Amino acid sequence: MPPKSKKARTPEERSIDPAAQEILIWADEEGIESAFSRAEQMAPCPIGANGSCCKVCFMGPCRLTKDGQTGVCGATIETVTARNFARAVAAGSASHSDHGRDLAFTLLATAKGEAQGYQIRDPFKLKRLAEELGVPTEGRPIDEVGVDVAEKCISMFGQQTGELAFIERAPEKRKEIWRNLGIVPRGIDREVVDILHRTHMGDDQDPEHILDQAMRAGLSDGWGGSMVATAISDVLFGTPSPLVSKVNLGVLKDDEVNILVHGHEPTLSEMILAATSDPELLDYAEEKGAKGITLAGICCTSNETLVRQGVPSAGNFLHQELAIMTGAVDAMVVDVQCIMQALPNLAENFHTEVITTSPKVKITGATHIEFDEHYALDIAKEIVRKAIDRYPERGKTRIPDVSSDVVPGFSHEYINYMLGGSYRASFRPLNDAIMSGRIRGVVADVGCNNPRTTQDFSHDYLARELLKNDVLLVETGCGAIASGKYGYLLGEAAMEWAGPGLREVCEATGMPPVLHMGSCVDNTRILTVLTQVVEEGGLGEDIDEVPAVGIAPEWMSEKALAIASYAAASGAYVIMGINNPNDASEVVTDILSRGWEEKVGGKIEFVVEPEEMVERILDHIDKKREALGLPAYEPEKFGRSGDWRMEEIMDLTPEEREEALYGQPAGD
Ligand code: XCC
Ligand code: SF4
Repeated sequence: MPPKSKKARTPEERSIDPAAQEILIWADEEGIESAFSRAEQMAPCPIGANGSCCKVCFMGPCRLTKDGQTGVCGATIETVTARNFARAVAAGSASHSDHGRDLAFTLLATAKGEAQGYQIRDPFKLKRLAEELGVPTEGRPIDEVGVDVAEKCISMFGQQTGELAFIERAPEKRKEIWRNLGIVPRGIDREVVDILHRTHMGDDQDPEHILDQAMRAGLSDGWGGSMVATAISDVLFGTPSPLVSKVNLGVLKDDEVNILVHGHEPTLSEMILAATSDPELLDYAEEKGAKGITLAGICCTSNETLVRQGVPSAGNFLHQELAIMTGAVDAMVVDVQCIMQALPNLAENFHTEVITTSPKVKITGATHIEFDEHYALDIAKEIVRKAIDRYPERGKTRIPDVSSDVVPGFSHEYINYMLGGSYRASFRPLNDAIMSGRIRGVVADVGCNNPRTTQDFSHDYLARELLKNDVLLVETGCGAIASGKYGYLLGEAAMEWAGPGLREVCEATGMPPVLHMGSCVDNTRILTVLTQVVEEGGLGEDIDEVPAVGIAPEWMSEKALAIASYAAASGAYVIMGINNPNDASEVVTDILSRGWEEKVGGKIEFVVEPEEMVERILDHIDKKREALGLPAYEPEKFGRSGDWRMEEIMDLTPEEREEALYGQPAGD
């Protein structure tokens, strides 16, 4: 057994998830390491942690640790910190956007009939996209439209001048702010390259100016690459609407072949899903002694297949190693992003085959089966067959008996429909509920797990506190999976956790008080919701006027900083947990908060303690309510409908229902 670090934490300090605790106790006994134990052994580098390490040229690297110290070139701590932040935003934007690019090429191949197994599943969304992008649809076959839309999307990446097309989706006032500041993205790739250029040795050395470009690159992600990813994923795999599924390690099956898909893209995982119901492969599994084939996911590939097909999720980021440790995973199939290099080594203790599939991602020790959309189904079948071959090699399994029911799948299209019902589909009911104070405000809880803090603790704590305060939550990524584990993604959760006003709204619509909107690229759905809320009227003329906050309490990836940047540039107040990566520079920390708030109405702050996050969130929401002239939040006013039953509401005429629920008759 390896020597234990003095700082080894208890299972409860490592994770609040009972499934994780159970596996971690076993792993400690066996001397098997994980990100949890490695984080204890590896203290974060203090110079990197606060942004004061510069390694952009080889006169350095320079570590600026003393007051007033500069690098060999004379670079100040402000410049170094701003450059580090901007480079992280560039990497994050590049990753999201490149994912979008690959989907655009998949749509192109599909529309040309060259992508095996794929089809256009949401032709209506494709048509709406076509109209938006100026592609004629009248009398044209859907595939032809698909080719043109794909090409338009692909051209956004290499576009050099002008404005990205999806910028048009933003509120008028917002576009004016961006245009006046000169931060409207010209092309997706261009803004990322621009950051890499201007942060090279000897270029832009004005921290505020560097950070303006971070906003621009962030916007090219949020209103560009990620938006392309969401839109085309919906076109190819269907626009999500609520369905029932399960979350956590308990979704793995002792007597079936278990295949986990992990990473970010829906492209291959959708084909693997199709292959798992192939009768030939099911027979083959039976031959090998398995009762069937179970597919489950990790991270955002999981979110993609969960919100569209109801494929269960085995967990979020810090569950990737734990899943293998159950001994029940026959193959872990990964595509891109958030895949720990530890997986192949770890898998050697078990029978699990780790399979990399992206042309961009190879990991030493993993089997590489390169994905090619032209032969997608054949490749998916080959992978499933490999997993089945591993099944007889399984040793003892330890699947924690822990899983929760969830109802995910809230696209902005569905929210629009859900709140108004079919007779009045619009955001009016949501706006009215916020205006009346039934819903105090909206918080988007997104982002990762981070072993530097207790897994899921902050996600869970914030969800509970915010629901109690009648804050509606919208979630994506690993935060959404955390909410699933603790039961927040169910209609019943409103009865247990929500304050009186939010509970009324949830009861009336049957919606959960926490809405799972998809993967990390689907944060663009949240931008769309905010824009539609603005357009609906009554909550200001721009996103920064809406009583809303974005949080990523357990973030770890560069993509999280890209998301934070575009959300702030779009007008949102963003609070990040863990630690401030710009801590070495008060100036940079101030530019991102006070500076950006003056410029664009949104800002990024880093707050370590979840209690303080709650305070700042509620304070911000109440200030925004006041600025809009809305009534102050008074929970005592609501809750009379607390014992209404669904049937009684359904018996009312639409007008009576409207009156009862929203305090005003329909049609005004
Ligand atoms: Fe990765 Fe998207 Fe973070 Fe989860 S939340 S750890 S980025 S999978 Ni986006
Ligand atoms: Fe040092 Fe300047 Fe080179 Fe950075 S750019 S490593 S501060 S000399």
